[in-house]
Amino acid sequence: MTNPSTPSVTFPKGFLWGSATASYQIEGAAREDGRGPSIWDTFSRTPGKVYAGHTGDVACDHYHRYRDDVAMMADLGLQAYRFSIAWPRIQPDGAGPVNPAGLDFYDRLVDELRGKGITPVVTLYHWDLPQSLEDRGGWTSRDTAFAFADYAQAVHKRLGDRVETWTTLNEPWCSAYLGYAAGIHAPGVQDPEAAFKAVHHLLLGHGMATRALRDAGVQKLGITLNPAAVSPADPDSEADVAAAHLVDGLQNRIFFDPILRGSYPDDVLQHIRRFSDLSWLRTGDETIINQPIDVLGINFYSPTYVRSKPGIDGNPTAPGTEGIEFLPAAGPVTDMGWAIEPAALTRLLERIHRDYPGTPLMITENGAAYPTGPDETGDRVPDTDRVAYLDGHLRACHDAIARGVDLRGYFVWSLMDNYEWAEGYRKRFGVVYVDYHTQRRIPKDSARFYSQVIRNNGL
Ligand code: GBH
Repeated sequence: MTNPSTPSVTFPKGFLWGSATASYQIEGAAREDGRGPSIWDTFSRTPGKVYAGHTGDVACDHYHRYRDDVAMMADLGLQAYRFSIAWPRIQPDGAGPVNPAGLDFYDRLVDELRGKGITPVVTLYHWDLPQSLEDRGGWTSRDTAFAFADYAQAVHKRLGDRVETWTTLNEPWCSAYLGYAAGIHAPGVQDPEAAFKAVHHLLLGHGMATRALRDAGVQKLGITLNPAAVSPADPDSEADVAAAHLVDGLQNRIFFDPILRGSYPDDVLQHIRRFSDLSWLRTGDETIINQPIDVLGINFYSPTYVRSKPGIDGNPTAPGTEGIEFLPAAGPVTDMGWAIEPAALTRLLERIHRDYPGTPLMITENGAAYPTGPDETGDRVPDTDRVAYLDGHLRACHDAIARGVDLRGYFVWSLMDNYEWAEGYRKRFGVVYVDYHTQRRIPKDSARFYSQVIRNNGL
C-alpha cells in the first residue's frame, strides 16, 4: 500500500471520488411498496439463465439498510455515490401514473446522502426494464424510448431539487447486445436485428430524456458507455486492423457518433443492413440523439484484442463478426476471467479525447471481481489483488490526465459485493464484503486503500 505521507501521483483539484452500484444488484425488496416486476425478475427466474438460479429478491437488502450503507460510505470518505433508480418502483407497469411509495425510497436515500455531504449521482436506467414494457416489445419498440423520457421526467420532478447530476443510461451496449443478441442478459433474446433496433431505441430514449431534463433545467447531464479498448492482435496485419475497426464500430462508434456527432457511421449502417432494412431509423432521429451532454461516463474493466481468423464463428455479442477471433487473455485475469491491462484504459481515454473532443469524461465504473473473504479473525478481508488492480487503473487515469484528457472523476465498481447479473452472487466486485447470510458489511483492505486515495487526492 502507498505511504500517505508521500503520494506519488496527485489528481487535479476537485477531482470527484465515488463508488457505484445499481438498483437490481443491491436493493432486494423486490415486491415491496408497489414495485412491479422487471425483466431481471423474469430472467433470473427462468431456469438455466443465472448461476444457481440466484435472483435479486433480497440482494444486499439495501432497500432496508440504506441508512447504514450511507453511514458506511461517509466513514470511507466517499465524496459521491452513483446509484440507479428502479423504473418498476416508479412505474410498476412502465407507463402511466407514478407510484409515490417508489419515489419515496429514493427521496429518503438522496436526503440521507446529502445529509452526510455525499453527492448523489443518479442513473435512470441500469437494466431493470418494467416487464410490461418488455411484453410490448421492450427496447425493440420505438414506444419504449417515449416511455423512458416520461419516466425520466417523473423522477426528475421529485428529485430534481436535490440531485444535480443525471445519467440517462448505463451501458446501452449491454442492454442491446447481451440482452437481445447474445441473450445472456435479460430479456434473453437472440436476434441480431432486435439488438440493433434496441441500440437505436435506447439512444433515442437517451436523446428524448436528455432534451426533457435539459428543458427542466438540468445542467449536469450525460450517459454512461462501456467502450471497448479494442486493438488488433497484430497491428501490422491489415486483416486484424480491419477486424478491430469493425468491432470498434459495433461497440464504440455506433454510440459515440450519433450522441456526439449527430449521425451513425456509414460503415456501421452498411454492416447492419446485413440483418435489417433499417426502417426503424427515421429522419430526425439522429438529431434527437445528438443532444449536448455535459459529461460522458466511461465504464472500463478489461481490454479487447481481435484478429482475423477466416472460418471461425462470430462472437454472439457482436452480430456479423464471423471470421473474427476475440483473443483469450494472455496474462493475469480477474475472477471473471477478464484480462488486466491498465494501460488499455489510458489508451481508450486518449482515443475518446482525441476523436470526440470537448466532452468532460468521468470513470463511472472500474473495478475487479476477486473471491477473497474474511481472514481467520473474521474482521479483515485482505484483497491484495483488488488493491493492485485499483492502484494500476488509478495510475492509468492519472497518466491520461497528464496527457491532456479531461477526466473529472472516478467511481469504483462497486461499493459492496452484489448481484453480478448472470453470475449471481458468486462474483464479488465490492470494496466492501457482504455476508449474504447475515447482511454484515466488512470493508475490505481495498476500501481502506481507496479511502486513503480519496484523503490524499492521489496515491
Ligand atoms: C458493468 O458491466 C455493469 O454496469 C455492472 O452492473 C456490472 O456489475 C459490472 O460491470 C461488472 O460486470 O461480456 O463476455 O463479452 C460490464 C460489462 C464487461 C461487458 C466486459 C463486456 C466483455 C466480456 N462488460 N464484457 S463479455
